Amino acid sequence: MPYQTVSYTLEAGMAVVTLNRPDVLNALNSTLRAEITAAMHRAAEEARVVVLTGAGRAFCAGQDLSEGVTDPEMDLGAVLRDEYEPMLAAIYSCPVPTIAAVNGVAAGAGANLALAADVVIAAESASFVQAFARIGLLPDAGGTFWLPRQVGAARAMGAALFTEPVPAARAVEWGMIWEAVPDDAFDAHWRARARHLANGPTVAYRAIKTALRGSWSRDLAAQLDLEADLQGACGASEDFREGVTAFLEKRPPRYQGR
Ligand code: LHQ
Repeated sequence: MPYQTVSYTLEAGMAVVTLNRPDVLNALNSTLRAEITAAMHRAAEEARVVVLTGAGRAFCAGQDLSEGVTDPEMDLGAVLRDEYEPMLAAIYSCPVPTIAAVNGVAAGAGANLALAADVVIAAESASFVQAFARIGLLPDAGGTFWLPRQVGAARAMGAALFTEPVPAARAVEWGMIWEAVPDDAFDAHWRARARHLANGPTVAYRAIKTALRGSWSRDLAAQLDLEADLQGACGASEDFREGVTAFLEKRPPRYQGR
């Protein structure tokens, strides 16, 4: 089925999901939420890395505020449960690595959508805005989960209360994102990063995600146990054999992702 609000490409194991409502800075309406969810599920089946990015000058301006959000019959909680949560789960539970390539402003749920990805790479001109309190809301779409864990309680609270844009370079300094890249190098850079992951040991990447993403809710003994289980599985992968063989033969590995 053709998409109306995202574009989807798959090339050499790299799926690119581009939010494509540039006239409204890729604000999230119901169709876009459903199409991001569907595209992520599709990519999880057929890609070895998934990139989320935005068309035009913004990454995503969050909830589409022209979607009747103040209508008395619109229950924001239901919208979050029924449409945002499946979309976020499709991103953070994706079995292959995910990259948010944040090309411009990421505001409200758009900022937190980016934070749901494994790796956030931003153009230097991009910024992250916890805009919610400007319109009388609290950070949703996982903001109150990711922010304190990534940037600490003080910065999370300040960002949520004052809603000031956090420029990409500061987001790196805070530990909110992986890297900020000069605008003119941004496109080539995230593509190279994505290619690296698409050509990498996919079984190990899945294990890394499982171990790191769940580590906040486990104690040390459980985490060590999980590492042992996952390493057992990685040790049985073809990619592990190839990685060791390539090392001993002093050549780059050719990982097949199994
Ligand atoms: C937009 C939007 C937008 C519609 C720009 N909607 N048109 C979840 C569950 C359910 C409901 C409630 O909320 C949530 C979670 C949330 O995400 S709440 C937070 C929603 N997002 C915001 O509050 C951010 C709103 N946007 C902005 O503050 C600014 O647009 C930013 C800072 C992102 C960019 O500013 P500028 O670069 O100055 O661009 P602009 O404001 O001129 O926007 C360009 C166009 O995009 C403009 O339309 P126009 O026809 O005048 O060219 C805006 O109306 C439209 N647009 N954001 N969220």
